[in-house]
Parts: sequence; C-alpha cells; structure tokens
Amino acid sequence: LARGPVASPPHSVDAFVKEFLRELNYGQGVPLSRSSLNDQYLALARTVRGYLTARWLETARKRRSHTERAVGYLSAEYLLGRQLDNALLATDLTQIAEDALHACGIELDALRQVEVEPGLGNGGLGRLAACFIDSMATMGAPCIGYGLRYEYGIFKQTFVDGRQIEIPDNWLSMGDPWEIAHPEMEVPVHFGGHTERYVDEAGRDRVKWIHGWDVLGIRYNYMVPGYQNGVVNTLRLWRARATRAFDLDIFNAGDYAQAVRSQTFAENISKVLYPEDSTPQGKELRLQQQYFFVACSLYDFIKHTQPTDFDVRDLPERIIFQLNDTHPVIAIPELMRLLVDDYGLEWEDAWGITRQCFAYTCHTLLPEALEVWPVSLMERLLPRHMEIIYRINEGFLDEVREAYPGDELRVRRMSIIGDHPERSVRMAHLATVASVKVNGVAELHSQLLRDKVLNDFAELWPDKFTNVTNGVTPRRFVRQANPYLSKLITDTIGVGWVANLDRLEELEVYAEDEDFREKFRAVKAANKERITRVLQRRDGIALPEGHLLDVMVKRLHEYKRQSLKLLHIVTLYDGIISGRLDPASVTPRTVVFGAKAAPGYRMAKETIYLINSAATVINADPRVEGRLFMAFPANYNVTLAERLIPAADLSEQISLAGKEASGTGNMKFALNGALTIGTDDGANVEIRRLVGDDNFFLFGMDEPQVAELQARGYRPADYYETNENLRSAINLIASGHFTGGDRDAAGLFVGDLLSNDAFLALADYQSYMDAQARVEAYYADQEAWTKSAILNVARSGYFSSDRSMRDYIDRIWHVKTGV
Ligand code: 26V
Repeated sequence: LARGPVASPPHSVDAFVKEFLRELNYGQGVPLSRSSLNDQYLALARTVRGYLTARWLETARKRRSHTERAVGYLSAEYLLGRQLDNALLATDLTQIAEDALHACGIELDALRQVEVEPGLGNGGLGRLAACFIDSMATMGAPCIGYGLRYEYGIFKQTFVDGRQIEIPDNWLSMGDPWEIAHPEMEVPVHFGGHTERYVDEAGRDRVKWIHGWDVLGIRYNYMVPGYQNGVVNTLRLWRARATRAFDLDIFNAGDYAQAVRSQTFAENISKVLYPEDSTPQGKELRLQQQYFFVACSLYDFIKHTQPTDFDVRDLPERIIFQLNDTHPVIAIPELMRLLVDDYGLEWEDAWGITRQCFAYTCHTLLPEALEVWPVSLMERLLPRHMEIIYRINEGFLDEVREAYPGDELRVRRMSIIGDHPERSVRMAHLATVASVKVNGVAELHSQLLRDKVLNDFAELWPDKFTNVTNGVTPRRFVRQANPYLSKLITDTIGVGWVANLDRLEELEVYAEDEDFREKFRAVKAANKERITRVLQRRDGIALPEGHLLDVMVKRLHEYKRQSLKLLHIVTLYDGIISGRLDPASVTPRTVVFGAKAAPGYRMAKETIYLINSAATVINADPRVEGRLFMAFPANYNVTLAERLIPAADLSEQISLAGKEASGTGNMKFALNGALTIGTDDGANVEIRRLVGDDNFFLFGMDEPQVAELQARGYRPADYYETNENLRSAINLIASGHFTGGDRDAAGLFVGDLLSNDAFLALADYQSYMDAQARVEAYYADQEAWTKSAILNVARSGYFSSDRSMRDYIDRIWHVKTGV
C-alpha cells in the first residue's frame, strides 16, 4: 500500500465529471438533481482543490528534504480575491471544468458568481501580499505566507441616501472550500502576567514569564498554486480558540455564563479585520492580533517545518521573515524571547541570530500612519517583550552614541522608545534596528524614506536601505481579468508572457499596425460592454454607451484626493449649466468611483456623500445628458476591480506628490491599456518613465515643489480667490446644489478645502484641469490614443510582481528558485 500522497486525477472531462459528482454526492451529501448552486460551487471548488493536493504535498515534501532557506512572509492582511478562476488557470483546467459542468447541465459562469471573495485586507498592502505569494509560487520559490484568518473581513459597503453604511462581511457563512483546517494543531500563545528572575542550574541569570492568560492558535492552510508549473506553496492563517483551562476554572466555580463569555473573549482575537488603513488607533485588540499571529508563525516555523534535530542557531540559514509593514514587528522581541528564555541562548548570540532573520518593508510616508504602542499597554499585555525591547534599545543607543558622540538630540530622535505624547514603542524604529534590509515600495518612496522619514537610520546604516518597486500578478490582473486582451496578446506573441511579462515588449511594434489597433479597440469595447452588464446586474446602474471611461478606484483618503476629481467633474458640470462651456465641446465622459472609507474617518465619509450627491444631481440633469455621467458602485473589491480595470480608458492617480508610497492600481490600469493622468508620485514616476511622456498625462507639483510651497506657507484661499472656475465650482457645492439645499452637508468638505487643504488640492487644481483638457483633445484622435494605450501595455511588463520577487530575492532574501 502506498503511504505517500495519491496522484492527481487525470486531466480529462470524464475524470473531472467523476470527481465533481463524487464531491457533490459524498461531500455535500446531495444528488445532482437536488443540489443547490452553493452545493455545486462547493463541490466544484473541492474538485479543483483535489487536483492541487498531490502537487501541494509533493512541493512540501521536496521542501522538507532540501533544507534551503525559505521566505516567511509575515502579513496581517491578504486580500486574496476569488480563488476558483485562479486555481483553474493554475491547473489549466478551465476548459475541462467548463465542459464537465456542461455535461452535468451546469454553467461554470453561474458557479463563479457564487464565490464570496476572502477580503482579509484593507487595500494595497493586503493585495500586494496576495500578488507576492502568487509570484513566489509561479517562480517555484520557497515561501510560506503567514497571517490571520479573520472571521469577518473588510466590511461590505452599502449606501443609504448616499452615505456609507458598513455591513459585517460574514464571508465564511456558506463555508470556505479552499481552507484546510487543522483543529488538532494547537499553538499556545500567552498574554499578560509578569516576569520573574531566577538563576538556572548553570548559575546563569534567567527570566521567566509567568503568563496571565493563554489562547490557542489553530492552523488553517490554503494552497497557493504556481502558474502551470506544478508548484503549490502554502498560506497559513491562524484562528484563535480558547484554551480549555480558560473556561474550566470558571466553569468549576459554577458560573457557566461567565465561562462562555471568557471563551468569546479569547476567540475575539481573530474575529475581525481592523478597517483603518492609515491612522493607527492603538487598540489593545489589534496588538493582541499582531502578537497572536506572529507568535503562532514563529513557533510553527521552528517546531513544525524543521527537522526534529534542528539547531536554532541555524535559523538564519533556513528563514528570512519579511515584515509587511510594522504590523508583525512584535516578531522581533518574540524571537529574542524564544532564543533567550526558551532555548537558553546568551543575549548577544540571540541578537546576532535575530538580526539576520528579518527584513522590513515600509508602505507609507504619512507620519500618522507609523505605528506606535504605548509602553503602558505593552507592559500590561506583553511584559517580557517590553523588557526585551528596552534591552534592544539600550544596545542600539550605545551604538548610536559611539557613532555620534555627544549628539543626544540624535539619540532621542532615533530611540525605539518615544516620549510624546506618551511613552511608546516606535515599531518602525524597532523594525529598522533589527532588520537586514529596509525597503520602500517605489523608487521615489525609498528615496524619501532615506532622505526624510528614516534619515538618521540611513546615515548610520546606508547599506541597509534599498528599494523594491511593487508589482501585480499578471495571472489575475491580465490573464484572468481580461480574457479578450489576453487572447489578442497570445495570438500575437504567443503564451509565454503570462509567466514572463517582459515579453509584452514584443507588442511594441504592433502599435503601428492599423489592424492590430482595431482589434485592440474591439477588446476595450467588449470590456466596456462587460462592465455595463456587471454594473447593471450588481448595482442597477445604466452606463451610457460610447463614453470615455474615467476610473478612480482606491481607498478613500484625503491624500489620494478624490476631492480633486470631484472638483473636476463639478467644474465641467458648472461650466455647462452656466453656459460658459459649450456642451458640444465636452468629450462625453463617464466617471466611475470605487472607494471605501474607514468607518471612523469623518472627512472621507463626507466626501463619499458628496460624490454620491453630485452623481444623483448630475445624472438627472438633462442639460448635461450625453456628456457627463457619474457612477459610484458600492463595495469596490477585488472582484469588481477585475471587471472594471480592463474597461477603463483613463486611470486616475492623482495623489499629492510625496504621499502615495507606490500605488498598485496604477500598474493594473497601465497593463490593461488605460492611459494614466497622474502626479509625479509613487510608482507613477516609474510608469511614466517606462511608457514615455507622450503616453502619460502628467500634472501637478512634484515633491520638492510641494515641500517648498509648504515651507513658504500654503494658503488655499488664494487659489479660490484668483481662479474663477474653481471658485464657481466650490460655490456651487457650498450652495447646497447637490445636497438638496442643505449647505451644512457640504460644509465640512468646503470648509476644510478653503481653510486647510492639507493635501494641496487647490494648488494642483488648474494644472489638473489643463491635463484633463489634454486628455479630451487626445481622445478625439482614436488612432493616436490607441497607439498610446498599446504602448502602455507593451512597456509595463516591469510591473509584474514576478519582477518584484526577483528583486527581493536578489537584494534581500537570497533564496533559490525553481523546484
Ligand atoms: C496601516 C495601518 C495603520 C494602523 C492601523 C491599521 C492599518 C492597516 C493597514 C495599514 C497599511 C497602510 C499602508 C498601505 O496600505 N500602504 C499602501 O501600500 C501599498 C502597497 O505597498 C502601496 O501601493 C500604497 O501606495 C500604500 O498606500
């Protein structure tokens, strides 16, 4: 009898039908004739998963037998998107599945719609993690993703009278066929209590952490298939469960209800994703989440993935933990604790090991987004870790004093512990001190990290700092999301581009080919028809035909300046209704917004309300009919992105220069043949350099100009007073025209723009309007526009996350690829 893994089922329609019916009958317990759509979807998903399993086990077996260095990607978020199509593509089963289901009287497309996407992330950072694990699998690189299995992902957004309402995302309610639970694999995680000093048998001073309370980490595995290469890596997410001791004590004391409540308390840890993505709230539960998943992951890696005779001193040869922002940075003192307290290593030896095991990616430039944790909270929740952080800081500040004698100001600036407004741990400093490398996510961002945010550290350790420009997976965001374009590309240059996106450059010559251009336009038109059907069905929105499709989709944040986009639309509208603008001279345009606001972010929510209000009024006004249309489908997510981005003509990337670390939506649009209107910010800089100035609409101040204006003293009212169109547009909003006469409703928005405007929307307004005029003129020449769109595709191969992974491997991880 074979004790190893079974083989995959054969790649044939017959075999697929057999597996599918078996899953339906034995897995769901229903005959085909009585099965619901959900039964069918679950059976299909399990069937496809079955095809992956043998490869997954085989990948894991190979990895165990070659003890080469692996990457442990530590991320509090993975914004995965739907799994079915991706798994079908990876296994090359799409056609077989379609035929097999057809034989059973089922449409594959109907089952696709059933899947609820796992929204275990907020935005860019979480989606990036999902792209990275896809690319690592496709490159056959050893990588295990670690994170949290939130029971509730990012909230579902709905609009009631134009205002955002958040609905819990109960994504697991219909069952998740992709996860493999291991309830028997329990990892103990401790919190609270205090520490005690003692002397061990060898006469050494040691510390013991007397825990206050514990929870258990339950392992959930997800398969991460490479693109048609037989590799299947692992994403391991943790769920919190109460220990038995936790409730038994109280139970024995007779208070059953309290026992159940405390169980809930422990299990709350993995209950919900925090929906803030820029301003840390310093919430205790969030720190619990961070420590919980990181403690589980380190324990799991050391105890469960390494041979039993493994020596922790060899850890740097076996693993590099990549810290996805500061969220998992508590892993640093946790590893020190394991090495010193549990494995009995000397402090200096442990620190030498720890300093080789971590690398840190920073994803922001906003000072308010840098996480800090109050010392008081740390002492209460993780007393041993707080001691360790103090000791790390002592050693580090000695280093600083040695390098800069007498410079106590610098010592204070660089300290891991900050004093204002309260004593707290600066997680970015801790990460920087302990990491082999620190990277930003686009060239400009990395440079600003070096020159500004982490300047003192870059002076001390210049070689520690590096850049890895973000990327996106071409499997999901081109091959799956844009089947028409994919077919055109494959018909033209062959199929190799899907795993080697640089090959898109072979399309460059076709920009001059009239026949190809026509086909390219037909693809765009077909994608517009598709999004029209989607928005009709999903939101009841009727998109007009034949418009320039202008899309701004991203989290709602002031620095991203959805406000500026709104000012543009209102200016056009105002121009037409006031008679200053001849409607016939305005390019028919549909503007689509997609954006969630953090539930407690007032200004962001006001902006959503204003956009919705403007949409209602503008879409109903016959004076602009056929010229201007606005759509704001609720609940923008990965699934909608996959439909919307391929249809876009114009990509809005209009953040204030120096604020958007990279952006990744910008890359997805360019790869799908949209032209960008954008500032010199984040990865826009690199996109423009690669696609060329003629194929990109640049506007606005650059970062040095922004810094200069702010140093001079920025007065938004000056722009209002001197720019007539701007003044008129703002007045129209302030008058309550869009908000049913309610002036207060627009008050916060207008008031802030005129008196504060922290992100300089008014300063960039005229330049933005001029760039939009250039867009209109260029769009009128469809041949020229199409050429530029093709060149955007042909020159954007660099933005594959496969290339990002190459860069991480070469500059930071130094792991081997290929199986
Ligand atoms: C930050 C925080 C702050 C504490 C509260 C919870 C929370 C949750 C998520 C985040 C992440 C914000 C940083 C982020 O998403 N940055 C984005 O990362 C993208 C990938 O690198 C990049 O393309 C975007 O420009 C950047 O804004």
